[in-house]
Formats: sequence, structure tokens, C-alpha cells
Amino acid sequence: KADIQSILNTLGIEFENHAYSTGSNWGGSSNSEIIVSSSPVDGKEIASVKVANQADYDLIIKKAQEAFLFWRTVPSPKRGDVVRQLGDALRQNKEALGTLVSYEMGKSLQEGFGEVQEMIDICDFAVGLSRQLYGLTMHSERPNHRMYEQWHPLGIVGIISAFNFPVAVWSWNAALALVCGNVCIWKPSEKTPLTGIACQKIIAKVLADNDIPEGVSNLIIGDKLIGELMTNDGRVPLISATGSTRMGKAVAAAVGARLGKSLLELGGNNAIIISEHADLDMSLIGAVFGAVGTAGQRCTSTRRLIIHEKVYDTFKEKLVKAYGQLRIGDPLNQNNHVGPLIDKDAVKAYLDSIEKCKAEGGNFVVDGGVLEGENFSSGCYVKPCIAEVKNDYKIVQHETFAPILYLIKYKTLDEAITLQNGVPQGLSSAIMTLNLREAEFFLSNQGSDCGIANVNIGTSGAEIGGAFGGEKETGGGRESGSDAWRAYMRRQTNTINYSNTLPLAQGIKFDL
Ligand code: UN1
Repeated sequence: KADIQSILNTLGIEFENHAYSTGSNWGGSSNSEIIVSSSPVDGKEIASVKVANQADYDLIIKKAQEAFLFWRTVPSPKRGDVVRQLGDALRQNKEALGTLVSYEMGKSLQEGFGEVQEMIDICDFAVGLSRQLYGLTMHSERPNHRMYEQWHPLGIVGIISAFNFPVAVWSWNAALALVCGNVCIWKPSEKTPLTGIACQKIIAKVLADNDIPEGVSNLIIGDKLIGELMTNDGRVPLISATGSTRMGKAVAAAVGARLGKSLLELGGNNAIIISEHADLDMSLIGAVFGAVGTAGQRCTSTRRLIIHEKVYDTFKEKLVKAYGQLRIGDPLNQNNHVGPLIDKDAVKAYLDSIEKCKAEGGNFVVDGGVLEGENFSSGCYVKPCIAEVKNDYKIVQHETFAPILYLIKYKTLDEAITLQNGVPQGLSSAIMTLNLREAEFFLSNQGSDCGIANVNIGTSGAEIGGAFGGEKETGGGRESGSDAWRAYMRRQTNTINYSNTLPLAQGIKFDL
């Protein structure tokens, strides 16, 4: 079993009581409030940190503003080189950071390493991007005029991240924001402050090694108050927030009220359609990993399986058998498939959802429940479960962040797509089929309404490079790939007249 203390030492987390950091400069707040980070793996306290207050926040804003004045003058490819070094530092720290993610958050060690790999991948992506922040050129209607657009940094980017990807979501935002010339203030989830501190330590060293002023990357430990300070603050032009739809609506309202920009990655209610033409063995792996991976706490977790009536019973049997083989336990033990939920509140939400599902008529073919005993002393280990339901149950329309999988039967592909789209969320979706017509129809504008639509791949595990995000109550934001960088910049249209007259557009005559 990993020695957590030596991992904390490796990552340089030898202190407590720090509330914020501007670069390598750490500060404690005068606030007496603390957050205790305890592991859902064994229920033990790992460390306590202080909660920042308004004075800490104002100091960070000041440092960030100062740092921006410098950072925006650094050419983008040079900024990319700094992000390259961040990627290298993450490579060196992959094992330690991945292990801490697994211990503090509770995901399996493999997934902890996978999360750090996503961070490395986005850094690589951002390095290339730093030479490709392209604007278009246009043909002016006026003679001897040139018209083009360029992209400038916004300033301070506020990053509010969730517990389930406690470090990767920061890096998706930070890597792009930094090559674009912005500075960042990151408020990690109060459920996972230590992995946040570890990342800040890593980036602070890279910045210091390059003589880059503190304040290019800032961390602030806080709760709702800090989140509200950020979202209401006109000095933070972009807020990128990942979390629940409820949180996202509050962020969108606050940022919208000041006409700021927000980038939202909110809940999903992701389904896989299992067609009569599916490769069922392959579908099984996609479905089970999607539903129980990260104990069902990914925004891309598979929550619903929409199964063709001809293969419904066969596939249900396969699922029940597979669930019987799942090993639940310490996520740091690589023999286990499923770790704990993040905390007891999450366990309560899981149990409530099971009750609600039963009350609405759900038929559990694999029962849920909380595991008890020596190996489960944190009280956060639950059994992945499966219920046969109707898509319109209230609970099925709702995202429960837990390993509860719903089965729904269908007859025609049209019906399956209607069911798949018939939820308020629109993040990820998939179809398992070897039939080309079905696959293409699912991807067409008459098909999935989600930001992510896959064929013969499950709903989770998107790779860096594609734009990540979704529609409807998922919030509409796109991160980590394609042209997601544009959200971190402002576009400026420039028209230059190199003639010796001043012709007006639209042919307007105006002589003096
Ligand atoms: C999230 O759960 O917030 O696609 C992000 C995936 C991961 C990211 C999930 N790459 O499952």
C-alpha cells in the first residue's frame, strides 16, 4: 500500500494552514475557518488547510493583475514552452500525484494515473496550440484596405473545479488559458484541496525556474464565499466552472449579470444505445466501465442503457454476471475495480436515489447498498446497482453522482434516440452497433443531441484533442481540444487603410 506521507513529502506538501498561493508565495488567512481533507478510502484525516477570506482574495487579484501585464507580453510560443515544462514536471510527478488523487478523491489508482496523463496530454496539446492561435483574414470591400482578426488574452481566468477530476479540469483550463496569455486563479473543490496544492507546487516551481512573476498561476482554497467573490468580480473576465447544474446556473446568473463570460461544464445523464446489431461483449466492457468507473462519479459516467428488445434479456444477464464479479474496495489496490464515493453525503444521495427509483416503480436486478466491515470503515463504499426503469421517472431524469445504472428497453432506433435525448442534460452519448446506417443516423442532426456522440465506445473517457462539453443543462461550454482556446481570448477585428483616401464602407459619401 502506498505510503501517503512519503507521497505528500515528494509533492512538497509538508505544511498545513495555507489558504492561498500566488506562484510560490504561500499565505495563511487570518480567518479561523479550516477545511479538513479526509480520505474516503479509509476515513483518515490527511491534512487541514485554511479557508481564504476576502483580504486573501483581494491580494491574489492584485498579484494576478500585475502578473498579467507581464505575461501578455511574452510571445505565445514562449508561453507554450513554459507549459511544455509544466507537462514535463507532471510526467516526473505522475506517480505521486496520481496516487494522491486516488487517495484524496477515491478513484482507482489506474484512473488517478489516467487523470495525470490527461494533464500531460493537454500540456502537449497547448504547446502546439501556442503556435496556432489563428485569426482569419478577410477581403475588404474598400480598395487598398486590409482586414483581419486577431486574438488577445482576456486577463484573469477564474477556474472553479469539482472533486471528481480534482486536477485534470484545472489543467485543461490552465494550459489553454496560459498559452493564450491569461493568468489563472484556481479554486479547487473544498473536498480535494491537497491535490490542488500539489499542482500549485508543481506549476509554481516551473514559473520560478523561468523567472516568471508570481501571480501567473494562483490557488485559492475556499468555499461558496470565494466562489461568489470570483463570479461577481468584473476583474475576472472569464469564469470556467465545472460541477453540478445547480451550481452552474448560479455561476451563469452572477457572471451574466455583469456581462462576463462563463464556460460551463455541468451535469450529464449519459446513455449508451445497445442495438440489436451490437457486439455485445464489447458493449459490456463499455457499459460496465462507464457505469462503475470512478464509482459513477464522472460527468461522463454511463447512467442509462437503452437496449433493443431483441438483445435486452441476453445483455441484462451479461450485466448481472459482470456486476457479480466486480471487486469493490481500496482503490489503491489495483485488484479492485470500484473505490468509494467521495463522502457520506454522496452515500446519502445514492441511497435516496435508490429509494426514489423504487418508489417510482424501478425494478432492481442488481441491488445496491452500503458496504460495512473493516475494509469499508470510511462508510463511503457502495455497491454498484442496476434497475429497470422508464425514462420519464423523475429520478432517471436527474443526475445522481453514483454507480446506479438504469435499463430501458426499445423497439426502433427512432424511439431509442428520443429516449436518449429525452433528458435535460446533453453531455455524452454512444451507440453500440455494427450497422452503418444506424451509426450514421445516430451521429446525424436527427440523432444524438449531445456534445459528445460515440460509436462503439462508451460515454466516458474522452481524449484530449476533441472539444469536451455538452448542450442543454450541461451548460454549452467546450474545453480541452479543437478550437476551445477561443473561449479564453477576445477577438479583435482590424481594418487598415493603406490608400491615400478615406472611402467609407457601404458606399456612404461624406465630403467636407
Ligand atoms: C468529468 O467527469 O468532469 O471523458 C470529466 C472523461 C474524462 C473527463 C471527465 N476524460 O470521462
